[in-house]
Amino acid sequence: MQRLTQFLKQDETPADLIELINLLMSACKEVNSKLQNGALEGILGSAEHENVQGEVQKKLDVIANDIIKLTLSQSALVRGMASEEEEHSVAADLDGKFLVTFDPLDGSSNIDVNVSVGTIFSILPAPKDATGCKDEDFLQPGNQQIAAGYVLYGPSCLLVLTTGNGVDVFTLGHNGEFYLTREKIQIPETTREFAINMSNQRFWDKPVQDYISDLLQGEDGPRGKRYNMRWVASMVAEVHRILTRGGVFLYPWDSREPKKPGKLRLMYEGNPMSMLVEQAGGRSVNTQKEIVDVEPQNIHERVSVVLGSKEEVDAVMDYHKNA
Ligand code: AHM
Ligand code: MG
Repeated sequence: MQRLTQFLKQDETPADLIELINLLMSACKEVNSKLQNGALEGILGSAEHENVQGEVQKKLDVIANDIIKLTLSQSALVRGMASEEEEHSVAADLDGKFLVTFDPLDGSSNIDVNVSVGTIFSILPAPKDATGCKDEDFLQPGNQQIAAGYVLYGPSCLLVLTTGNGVDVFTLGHNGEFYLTREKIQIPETTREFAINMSNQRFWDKPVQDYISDLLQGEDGPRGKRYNMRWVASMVAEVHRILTRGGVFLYPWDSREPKKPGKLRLMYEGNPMSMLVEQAGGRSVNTQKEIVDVEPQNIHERVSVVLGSKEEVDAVMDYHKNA
């Protein structure tokens, strides 16, 4: 079996990017080990303060953020970082050529119930003519990403990675090495599975209401087939299922917070997941256009997300066009 570094070299990934990915993985292995020890290390439960998003942080949100921040800040390759748990970007090496955005622990409402969570990351070029590290340096559309991926802390610890040449999956072995276990994965174009938080139904806009109501009618409805539903409430787990067997995931705008485009964040959730999905032959949109084409205005900007099997995402777009 091929090790991560060996595979990336053979895939012609530049040496500095390999070094950065390995560094990021050293931090994620530390997060994985904390998660595995769980209650034995006293790391479950709430940190009892809020992040910049107004969400109550879990202890592990803070711990994972600190581990990744400390690890990356020691690298001469990293100009700066933007994290879900930090109000502003954090400077690292002023000559660094990469910017990294990350959600240190996505799906953190699942930590205490021992369900899969993950770290999502995106690697962007640091602007060549900029001095220092400012929030504005990160405001690049997702189509500028050099690499993106997530580490899924589940029954196995997996790295799912793209450097713009397809999507590959690596499994963490007991010896602390990631090994290639699935290569150039492709999302099936059609599906009978959808994922949405149904409890928000009454807050959705009409095209989403109509689309889901048509799916629920199964073989007797306009879509002519019976659909199955899943909702893990960890985006990493939902995207991983879709990369494995297809499906469609929606976290659309809703009227609970009408001024926000959605719940999920563009820079460290929407964009990296969209790059992975597109690299695996799927589609990812905000119901108006491809998410990777959205010009960000703010590092913590929200985005409406519809991603997965191409035929199904196309259908959601049609419901919006015809509305
Ligand atoms: P988080 O980054 O604070 O964990 O929030 C993101 C998570 C996603 O992983 C998941 O898709 C969604 O929030 C679940 O939302 P809900 O609690 O509405 O089901
Ligand atoms: Mg998160």
